[in-house]
Amino acid sequence: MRMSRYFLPTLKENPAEAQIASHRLMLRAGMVRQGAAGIYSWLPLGLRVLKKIEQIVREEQDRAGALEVLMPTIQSADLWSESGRYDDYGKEMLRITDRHGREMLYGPTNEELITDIFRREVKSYRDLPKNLYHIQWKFRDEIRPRFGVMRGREFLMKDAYSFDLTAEDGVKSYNAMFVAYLRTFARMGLTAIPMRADTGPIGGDLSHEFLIIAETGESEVFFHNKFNDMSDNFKVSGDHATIVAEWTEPYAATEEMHDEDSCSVAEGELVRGRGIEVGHIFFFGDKYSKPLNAVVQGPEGPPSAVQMGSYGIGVSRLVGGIIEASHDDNGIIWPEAVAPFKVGLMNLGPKKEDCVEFCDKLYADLEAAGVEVLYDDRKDGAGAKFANMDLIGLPWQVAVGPRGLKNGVVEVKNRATGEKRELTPEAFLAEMAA
Ligand code: 5CA
Repeated sequence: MRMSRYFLPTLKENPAEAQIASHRLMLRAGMVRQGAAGIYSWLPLGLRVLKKIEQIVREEQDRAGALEVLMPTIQSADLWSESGRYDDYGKEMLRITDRHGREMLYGPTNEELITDIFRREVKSYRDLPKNLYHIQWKFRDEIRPRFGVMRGREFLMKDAYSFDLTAEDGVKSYNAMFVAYLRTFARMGLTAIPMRADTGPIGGDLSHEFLIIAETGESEVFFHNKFNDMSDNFKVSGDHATIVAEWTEPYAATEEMHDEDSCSVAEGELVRGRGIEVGHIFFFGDKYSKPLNAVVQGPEGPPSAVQMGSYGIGVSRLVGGIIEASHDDNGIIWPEAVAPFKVGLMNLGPKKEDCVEFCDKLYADLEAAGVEVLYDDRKDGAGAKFANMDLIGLPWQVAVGPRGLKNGVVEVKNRATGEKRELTPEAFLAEMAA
């Protein structure tokens, strides 16, 4: 992509409304713009990151055997009355009346709707287990939307729902999602610590939140310092129950669950910090299947209500979360797996014909090799180009100037380490295409 044709409205100054780094940087890097409180438009650069995160989430859900569907954003209130949550949900639910006076709502989550789909089609234990997920916008009329996409009112969530015959099988489905979450976050370059959690309006008694540690996190967290090296010896293969046992053995709790008196971790080993909740999983048995009458015929005996769990990932929140975990004073530092482009190519001699020719060729070669590259072909000065590239945080920067051109080399910078090297364009191309 040529910057001269792109839509990248970067800002030099820090926007006054942004209190935390990720919000500031997302606005400054031209990734999002606010439409109304807690409601954002995603501009091209931001959307590329959102899509990359979404795709990693999708691949790990698929790998775990979940099946993708797409449910609507608008739901009928009837199902919520059936489950009993229509009144319970309170002001967080955005309620809408259609032209016929029917009560509708913008979905804050999808337990009811998915249970309705399931109960109409599945009647026998032979069709179990099933896990259905979608990646769809949600709306919660948060009392205090803040920190940009971290606590929005409209936000993108992956939510999966598992259906099993017995509670024992239900826990197996829960464990499979637990492991899928560890893999998902690790692929994004994040260490997310699973913590026993409160179940809130979703319900049930088995639940874990996945939190990434960041000073700006909204939750206070307490965890054993074993987690500091566990992420290095990250184990995600083998038996799910064993992996879950290993990851849940060391103490880890959010503020709501932490209890000074019952916490047996020695003072020197307990880490107090702040965390960002990027995922939350629940096993709630028949909480929805019973009132909604989602029953299946078992191998023997009468039909029984299916055992369910639900599994959420904050896809849009992750964009902010990753920036909180990975930035410096100059801007964002994207982990390669979620970077909007892998390479930022800068022409430092945009008024010199040979330099333009050279850069155009390198750009074409990179594209032909399948490397995602953003090419700053504009007439701006070198200082502005470097500052801009640091701000938007692409993993590899390559600068081509008249001096390098004379020696047949380009200057390559690794955004994360700051390391600079001079390479021939061929060597650079081979390295990027590898
Ligand atoms: N139905 C369940 C699981 S599918 C559910 O809704 N769980 S949740 O309420 O915990 O939300 C799942 C994830 O969505 C959270 O872990 C968080 O990462 C994200 N999320 C929740 N509220 C917001 C919000 N206001 N803005 C951005 N992300 C949010």
